[in-house]
Amino acid sequence: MLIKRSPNGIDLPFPSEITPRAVFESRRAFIKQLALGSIGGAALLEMASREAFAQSGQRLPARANPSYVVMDKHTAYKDATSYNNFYEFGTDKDEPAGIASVMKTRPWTVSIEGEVAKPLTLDFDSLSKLAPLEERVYRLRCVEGWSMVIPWVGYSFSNLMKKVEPNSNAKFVEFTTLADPKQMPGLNSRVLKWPYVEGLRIDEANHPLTLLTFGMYGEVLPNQNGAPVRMVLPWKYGFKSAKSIVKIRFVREQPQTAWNRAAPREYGFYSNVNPEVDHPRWSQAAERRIGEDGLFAKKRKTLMFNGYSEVAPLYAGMDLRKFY
Ligand SMILES: Nc1nc2c(c(=O)[nH]1)N[C@H]1C(S)=C(S)[C@@H](COP(=O)(O)O)O[C@H]1N2
Ligand SMILES: [Mo]
Repeated sequence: MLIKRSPNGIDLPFPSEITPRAVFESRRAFIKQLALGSIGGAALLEMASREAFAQSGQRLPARANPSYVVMDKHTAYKDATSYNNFYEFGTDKDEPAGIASVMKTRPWTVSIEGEVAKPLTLDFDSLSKLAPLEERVYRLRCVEGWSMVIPWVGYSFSNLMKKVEPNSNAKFVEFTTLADPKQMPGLNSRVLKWPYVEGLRIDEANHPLTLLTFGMYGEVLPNQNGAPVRMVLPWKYGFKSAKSIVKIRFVREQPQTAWNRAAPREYGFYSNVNPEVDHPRWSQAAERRIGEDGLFAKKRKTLMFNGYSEVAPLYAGMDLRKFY
């Protein structure tokens, strides 16, 4: 197994088909702890059944919003929930579906703070009821070259912005996600600096497409897809869509994001889907649709902004090769 090292000593991420040794070992340690009972057989069982499993499959009603529906066939629920990137639970695609099932998602609070007139701390129920929930079918394109089509449930992030009233210093929004070593064996890996942080420019955050997301396929989010609340930014590479958010901060300066810190030449702050700008190690011109396009099938062309051309005005006059 070959792991390249970047100059700052952080493992160079992607393609994540490889399992970095540290992750592999931390997973073994975690499983051993489980077996030895130091995480606690009864406690774990209770945690699993009462806190985590109680949420899975719970219906989350929403009104379909036909303005935001792509016509592509929906990715099968099974594929969307078993092929995941969620490095806090390991770098293999099939790991989050198993290991994330014990993540405790209730109670859950999200604090919204920084350059706002009205900071808020909300639990899941109040946050998910802040605006009417909509179902929107979005394409999501991973930077690794695969894509999915998922019916998400959420509301435009702009609704939340209206409630907290960002002031004139607020130029960016920073999203911080859960980093709990007791629940997340992937945190033992140095593949990223934890917690996972993402960011948007304030006008990107305010764009109607930007979805604060609580569910998919008519149900609350499965843990491996970012329960209980995540972002979905369909015109950006998937890693911009942070999962399991605990803090939203309105800030003056462009946030330091996890992927940008780990490999700045490979993952820019903007990371808009752009078939004309290659990743330094592979082309971004085409993609494979999970569950549909077999490994050897002809790939489909990746579209500028993943087909969401309505966001183009956000970047008018910007050199998108420079601001990748
Ligand atoms: N906290 C956190 N959020 C994350 C990630 C992660 O590793 N940790 N992976 C990202 C990447 S690379 C992708 S492609 C999407 C995948 O979302 P999905 O599993 O729901 O398809 O989640 C993004 N959000
Ligand atoms: Mo991704």
